[in-house]
Amino acid sequence: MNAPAKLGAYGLGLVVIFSAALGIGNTVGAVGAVGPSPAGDGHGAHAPSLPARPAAESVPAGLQVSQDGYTLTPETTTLAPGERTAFRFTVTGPDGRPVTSYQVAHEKKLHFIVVNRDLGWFQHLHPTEVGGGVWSVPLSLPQAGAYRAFADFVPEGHEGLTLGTDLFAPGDHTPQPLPPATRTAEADGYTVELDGDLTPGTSSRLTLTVSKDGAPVTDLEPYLGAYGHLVALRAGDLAYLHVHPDGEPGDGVTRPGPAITFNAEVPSRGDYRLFLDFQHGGTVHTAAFTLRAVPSPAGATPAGADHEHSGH
Ligand SMILES: [Cu+2]
Repeated sequence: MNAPAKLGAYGLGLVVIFSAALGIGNTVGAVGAVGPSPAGDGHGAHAPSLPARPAAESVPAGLQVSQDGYTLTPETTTLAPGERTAFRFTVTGPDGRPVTSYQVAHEKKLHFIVVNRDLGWFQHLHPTEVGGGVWSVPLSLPQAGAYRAFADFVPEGHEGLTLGTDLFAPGDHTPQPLPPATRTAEADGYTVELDGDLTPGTSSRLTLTVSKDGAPVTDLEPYLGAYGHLVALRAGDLAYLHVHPDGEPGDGVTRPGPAITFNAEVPSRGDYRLFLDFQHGGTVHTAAFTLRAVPSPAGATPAGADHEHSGH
């Protein structure tokens, strides 16, 4: 397996999704060159006479339950709080039938993210296929409230999609404010420092540095083909940004910590909640941050210009 090629293909999918979804083209040189061709993926068959939508009107990922003919269909959207349930769902395709062919991305055919709507709780799960296009995953919503579930997948013959649906746990619920912006997060005894800024409309370099008991962690373990996975959700509507590290284990350049570098691009100013998954000691840990995206001052140096390793 050619790791750079694999990464490139994978990164391509994400960048394309991201650019298409957020309407931000031309940010990375490769995007324009490798984007889907106008007739390449079946869009033309559905809407041959429609001109391409202006990018500015595109919708960020995760806000829709149905997109491009693909629909996320949960068996139920109400789960008793604190009770572990076999949560089942399908993704139906343009032909109305459950999708059974997926491309593997980050070692899985489908990534399933669940958060509560006030962004204080997060889970990254991997459902299993139980036949006929049905996915099942043990799920427990910890307390009463409103939740958002995202299915992040690449159907065969299509670019990647992230569909979202609301889930509900009945009962009394006191909404919590967004946790305040912070550059340091604790997770299971680990400390993660966040460096870098989110600048709307441009690729922003974020570096997350993991330490434990004051010592840098230099033996992070690969998790789903990377040393870290970062999910960013926009406060207010939970627009979904699945960003990925710059480099991957085994590429000869990327070190197993303490720093994990990501390229992220956000569509607008405002607050984002970032969830970092990393693996160490055989266990996956999650560190969460709130970060505010602010436009950069005119004439500022592009972020990351002086870094040693550039994936693009
Ligand atoms: Cu996943």
